[in-house]
Amino acid sequence: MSTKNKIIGLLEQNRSSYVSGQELADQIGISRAAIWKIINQLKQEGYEIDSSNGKGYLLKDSNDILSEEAIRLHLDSSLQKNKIIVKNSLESTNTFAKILGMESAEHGTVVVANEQTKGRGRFGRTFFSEAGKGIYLSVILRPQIGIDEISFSTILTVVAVMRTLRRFTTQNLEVKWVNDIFSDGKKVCGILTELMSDVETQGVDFLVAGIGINFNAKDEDFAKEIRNIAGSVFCADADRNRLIAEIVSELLRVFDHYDKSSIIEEYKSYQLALGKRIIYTKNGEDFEGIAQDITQDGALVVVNDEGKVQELHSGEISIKMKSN
Ligand code: BT5
Repeated sequence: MSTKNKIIGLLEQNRSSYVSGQELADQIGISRAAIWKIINQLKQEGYEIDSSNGKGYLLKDSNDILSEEAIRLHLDSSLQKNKIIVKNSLESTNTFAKILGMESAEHGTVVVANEQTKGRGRFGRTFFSEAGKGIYLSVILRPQIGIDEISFSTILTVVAVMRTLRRFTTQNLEVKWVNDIFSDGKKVCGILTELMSDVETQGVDFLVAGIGINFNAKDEDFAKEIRNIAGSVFCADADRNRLIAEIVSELLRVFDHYDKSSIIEEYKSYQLALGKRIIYTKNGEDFEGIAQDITQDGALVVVNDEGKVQELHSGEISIKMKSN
């Protein structure tokens, strides 16, 4: 670990309280002058550090810079050896993670970016990822599942994110089948799970669980294209680093050990559309009906206006709430 990262780690551990220059110097094994120089560099990079003669250095509570050290601080103790990659800007954390996965990155490797310049949604759509206004996170997973279970891994990811967000915000959060989280009618989070399969064994080589959450973002922070449809998660007691760590910890716990039917029950309990009239598209044709249930495979059961029961599977539909 570089000296700079060690300083960030110590400041994060003591967030909101002063650490003396001498203490930092002793712990790291360099001079106080060298500490002072690096603190100045960090300030130039945007770190909100208060320096006080006699008291030392304090990382302000308002500081919201992503760092491996701060994420690690809140990560489950069993995950301390996991690789965490934090970048200021990436085209897409999922694309980056896929490359790492192909280079044999381990289960539980984490990729995070402060912004994405080509954030991806499903079906080639864009996920707008403004710098500093969201959590753009991908986790490489190597679960023992078959290719047919890919849609279930999206559900596991949604459940892990919902559980975590609900611990940190009192906002009303609901899931719009299959991969979106909404708050008060606006989308606050999208999830994109991608799979690399092993052609020979017909099994899953690895998965990338991609999570995009608008975080502490105001309407004017959003690109014009999504201003009317995007909302944000607001957390008073957690910053992005903490939420990332908590989501990753929950995600890996869920993937390592779950009971399928109770996950489906939980997923169902979060649904926005169940019992409501929806418009949906199947094979390019629009239908209306009542969303009725979620099957054990995660399919949405809809009864259309002719009374016909249809099962919608992920990847082949788009779904809209009717405005009245
Ligand atoms: C998704 O797709 O919502 C999946 C988004 C996954 C994003 C994460 S971020 C980390 C990782 N790296 C990536 O490159 N991607 C993942 P979909 O259900 O197809 O929704 C896309 C649609 O959501 C767009 O067509 C817009 O209408 C809307 N949208 C785009 N950006 C948004 C945002 N920031 N907030 C709310 N809605 C947005």
